[in-house]
Amino acid sequence: MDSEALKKYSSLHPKPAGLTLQYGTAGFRTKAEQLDHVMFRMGLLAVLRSRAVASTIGIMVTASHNPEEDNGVKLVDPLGEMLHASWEEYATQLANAEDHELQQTITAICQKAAVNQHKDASVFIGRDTRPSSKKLSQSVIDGIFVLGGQYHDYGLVTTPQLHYMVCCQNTQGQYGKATLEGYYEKLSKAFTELIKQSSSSGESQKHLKIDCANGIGALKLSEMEPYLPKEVLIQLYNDGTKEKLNHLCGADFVKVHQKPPRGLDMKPNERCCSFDGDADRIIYYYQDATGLFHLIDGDKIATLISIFLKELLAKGGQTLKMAVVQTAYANGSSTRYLEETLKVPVHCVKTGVKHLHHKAQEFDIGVYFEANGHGTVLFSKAAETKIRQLAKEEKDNEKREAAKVLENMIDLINQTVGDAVSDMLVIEAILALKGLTVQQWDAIYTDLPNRLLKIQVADRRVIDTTDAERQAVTPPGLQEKIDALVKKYKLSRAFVRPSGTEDVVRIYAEADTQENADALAHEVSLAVY
Ligand code: 16G
Ligand code: ZN
Repeated sequence: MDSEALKKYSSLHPKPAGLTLQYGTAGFRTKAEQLDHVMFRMGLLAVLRSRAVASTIGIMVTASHNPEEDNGVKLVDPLGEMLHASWEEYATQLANAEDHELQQTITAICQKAAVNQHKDASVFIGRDTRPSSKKLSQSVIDGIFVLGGQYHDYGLVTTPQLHYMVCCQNTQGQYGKATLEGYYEKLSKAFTELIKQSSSSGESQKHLKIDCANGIGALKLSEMEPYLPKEVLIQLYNDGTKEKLNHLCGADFVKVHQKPPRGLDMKPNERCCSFDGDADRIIYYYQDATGLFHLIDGDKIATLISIFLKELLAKGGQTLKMAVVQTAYANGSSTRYLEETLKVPVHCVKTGVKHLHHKAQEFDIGVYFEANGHGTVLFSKAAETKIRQLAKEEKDNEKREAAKVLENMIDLINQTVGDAVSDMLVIEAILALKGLTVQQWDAIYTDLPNRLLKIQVADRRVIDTTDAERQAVTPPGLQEKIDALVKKYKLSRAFVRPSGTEDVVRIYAEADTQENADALAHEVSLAVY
């Protein structure tokens, strides 16, 4: 390591005095003006990580659904997964080291993680459309450069596109080509194959309105459109040319407020969806003839996909083990439908994509979705091999056809991380193949009324949870109080957890009526104070 160069470059990206930040659930995230030194240092860290695992590492500059003024950064591990937990700690140390401690912090990380400083390093960079992102990604590049790493800057990409590129690169093209073209071609080819087999539905069924949250999704969908077959007619709204990113629109806004985004003119019974700011989440919705808004969230997406996959497995006579992974936020009706009606095992894990992803890897087919619309499907290597083989060699026509559909699903799904573009195509293909309208999809089960609240407390860390965040272990007595409150209502459930992204405590409650869910959430919030 050239310590003079490090000194020189780090002085261009000084750490504001007294600022400490933490690598949280989704990397670092805060006001953009506080992040320059973090970007530089994550460039450094990406080089170290790349050397440690002898693979290409990804680094994405985005703050997802946060306001436009914010920004953030996260690292992507070799197969497109989130950065390994053991390195989150190093990321935090490096971000918080004082300028004069930088070199010794790097040395310490290299020792602890057995990093050979002489190895090659390769980093892929991507960024979202925030005004601050370009300059911040330049700071990332400074960090990579000073430690002698190679990099490829993909510029403006969705978060899942960057995850995809990293995976392609490290699997020597087995997962696909590490280019945007490669991504569009792979997905659109699989989609076209799938859609071919749908009986042509009415004109109105072909239309989908997409709220792009004034973010990167609009740009990338326009790039992809020429690759897509005519069977899906997408109309883009909130494309970022007029309004601010995520402002009164996007998947997070729609899910939290349970109302349509601004800037999308919705007619009764039209199928609509919203992406979030970096296009790794998707939420569907529609308005019925009476003007009532219907939200179709991640739980309903997981259910639709599970129904479809289960039918295909049955048709193909396959015994692959499928499971659904959810978090405590999953609506109770979805869990009940999956377990009792569909007879698919459901597992509940802690909030945060990495936890769901990790659990889903345990099955032949692991479907995971957070209620907020982040999710995907993972196929084990063995399952994938078997499906591809059957699609080629199976003698029985019906079984072979089922395997072919599954094979195309594998290619259409971005298995590295939840991907709004890929998920949207998966959903559109399933709706077309099953001949389902958005109303029919919505009616598969009825959500239990629920309420999400957030409250500010002196120190949110006094709340510690267990059982996938469904039980509070501290402060003493809190869980007993919650249990007593829950007992007062029918079909009720409630839990509290400290947020991993904001300085708040979140409260979730569901019950038989909206009034009761609201009352329960309120009462639980009083118990937390
Ligand atoms: C992050 C997570 C998301 C989770 C959310 C919860 C990733 C990539 N993103 O955005 O999965 O739902 O945090 O936020 O893991 P909270 O801890 O503030 O409730
Ligand atoms: Zn996002």
